[in-house]
Amino acid sequence: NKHLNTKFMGRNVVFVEKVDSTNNYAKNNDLSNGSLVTCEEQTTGRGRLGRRWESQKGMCMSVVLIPEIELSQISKITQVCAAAVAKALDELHIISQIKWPNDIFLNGKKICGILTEMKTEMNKNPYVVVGIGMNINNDNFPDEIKDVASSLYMEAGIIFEKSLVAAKILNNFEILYNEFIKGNFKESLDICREKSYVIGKNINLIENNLVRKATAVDISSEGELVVITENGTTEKIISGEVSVRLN
Ligand code: BT5
Repeated sequence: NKHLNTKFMGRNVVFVEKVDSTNNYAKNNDLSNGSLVTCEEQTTGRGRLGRRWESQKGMCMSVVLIPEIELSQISKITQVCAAAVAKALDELHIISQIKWPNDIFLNGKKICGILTEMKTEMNKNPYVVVGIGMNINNDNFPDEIKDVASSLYMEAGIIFEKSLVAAKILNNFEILYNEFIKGNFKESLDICREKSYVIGKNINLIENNLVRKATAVDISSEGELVVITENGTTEKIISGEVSVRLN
C-alpha cells in the first residue's frame, strides 16, 4: 500500500475474503504486534455490549497491539484510535466529530465505530485487538440503522479508495499510539475533546435499562466522560458501562 508510512502498524496484513468478524480472526490467531486483519466481507460484525455491526460494503479492519502497559490503561486505546480516525479524515478534508468513547460522526450520523477487545495470559503483555468498522462507499443501510448511520460517500459525495482511508488511519494511529505508550495520552485526548460530539450537550446516560439525564462537560485526563447530572453533581463516566444518547 503506497499510502502507508508506518513502521509496524499494518506491515503484516492478513486478508481474508469472508469472515465472521475480523476481531474474532485476530483474537483466534497469534499475530504479531501491529498486524492488520482485513476482509472483503464480514458476516457477523460485532459492536459493544453484544450489539451488531452491519458491515455491508463497509471497511472492516482489526489491528493487533501487544503493549507493555497496565490492563487498566487499555480502554484508552479506543480513544487513541478514534482520534486517529478523526485526524485521518481531516487529511481527506472531511471534518468529523468523535462521540465519546468510540464513534465517529459526520453531520450527526455515525460513519465509524471502534471495538477494542483483549486477551490476557499470565506473564505476558496483553494481546489487544482494535476493530475499526467504517462506512466508506455505502449508498444505503438496513432499515434498523437508516436513521443513525451514514457513509463518507453519502455525506461528502466522494468515492474513496478503501486502501487510502485505511492507510491514513494507520499512519495517524501509529503516531498517537506511540505517544500513548510513552505516557502521552493527552495528545489523543485533546483531539477527542476538540472534536467532541457530546461536550456541552444534554445527554441521556443509559445503564442497565436505566436512563438518566445529564450534561456532558469534559473528558477527564483518564478518558472518562465528565457529566453534571440533573441533581447538580459531577460524575465521571467510565466507558464500557454506559451508552450515551443525545437528548
Ligand atoms: C461499535 O459498537 O460501534 C463498534 C463497531 C466495531 C466494528 C468493527 S468492524 C471490524 C471489527 N470486527 C468486528 O466484529 N467489529 C469490529 P457500538 O458502539 O456498540 O455500536 C453498535 C451500534 O451501531 C448498533 O447497535 C447500531 O445502532 C449501529 N450500527 C451498526 N452497524 C452500523 C454501521 N455500519 N454504521 C453505523 N452504525 C451502525
